[in-house]
Amino acid sequence: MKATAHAHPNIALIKYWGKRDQKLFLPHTPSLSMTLSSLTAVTTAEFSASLAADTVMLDGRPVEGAALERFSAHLDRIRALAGISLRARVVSANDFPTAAGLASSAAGGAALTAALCRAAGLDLSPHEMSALARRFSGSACRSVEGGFCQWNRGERTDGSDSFAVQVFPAGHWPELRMVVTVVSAAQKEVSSRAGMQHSVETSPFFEAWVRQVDADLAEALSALERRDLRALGSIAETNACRMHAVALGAHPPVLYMKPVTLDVISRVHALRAQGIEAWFTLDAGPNPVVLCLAADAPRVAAALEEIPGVQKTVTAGPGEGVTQSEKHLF
Ligand code: 2P0
Repeated sequence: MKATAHAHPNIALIKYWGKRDQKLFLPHTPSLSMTLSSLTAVTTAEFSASLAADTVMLDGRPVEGAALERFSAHLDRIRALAGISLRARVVSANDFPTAAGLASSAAGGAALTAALCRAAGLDLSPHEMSALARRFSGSACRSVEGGFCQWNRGERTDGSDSFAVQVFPAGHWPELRMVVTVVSAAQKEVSSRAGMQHSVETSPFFEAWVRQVDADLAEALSALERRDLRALGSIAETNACRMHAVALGAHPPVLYMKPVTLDVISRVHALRAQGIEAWFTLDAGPNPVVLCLAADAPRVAAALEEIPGVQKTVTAGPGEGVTQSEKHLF
């Protein structure tokens, strides 16, 4: 009853910001993302009669307290589905910084869910697995499949219709690149979870956000279908700024940007003025992600790495969803 799964982060082109159900992790709006081809979370999970309690190791450190309870709650969901009561050992490792706006919980949540399901002998469809991964972390539902995925808001109160579906496979646009620009690998002060809930509760702009997202999504899907980078980049940049405007409108405000974040954004604008199609998006953290084509990616990455305060860049194309591996971490 041991299994290992690999998953990659996804970066939203149309953001998820705000839950309508905090227990089931049901969003107020749909979202759209690209699953990356690099930056990998690996999770090995084993259910065993020899274990007295669930144990979780994340990047070499034991997970304890509230964080462990969150894992155990997810384990309970899988135990209930599989009809087992065995405790589990989970070991997970990321090859990129955790909780710094790089969607680590998405890759980790997808890898965790896939490894646990296999270890428990559950054979779920990708959509069922996506809905289950959503319960660990909303954005994890978008890393189950590769390419470009749309997380449907859903209408049902039980959440059974709120999962991500692949709208285009990775091969639809193999030349598209995201240049992940790391300006800080530190844990952020306000988690996405807390920031979005605070926005729902106190930002007067939240209602406008909910009214706007369907139109942003339609524009992004059309641009994606036509492989029109200018159109896609333009709506992705606008949608990210709208999300940050909602957070800045909260009371007290939630500010995820650092001065160097704005330096990167200015450089992206300067690159465009030079004729290079480069567009940014920004998650709930200080690290911008820049959309461009493969042919321009080395120039874009070099220009961003020149900026004081930029630690490194990682360039990724559209990647695959979760995969199983026989190479276990223990
Ligand atoms: C996104 N983010 O669409 C948005 C944009 C951050 C900014 O999904 O509470 O870690 O676990 O559902 O999934 C990050 O939120 O939050 C996120 P929970 P999650 O990528």
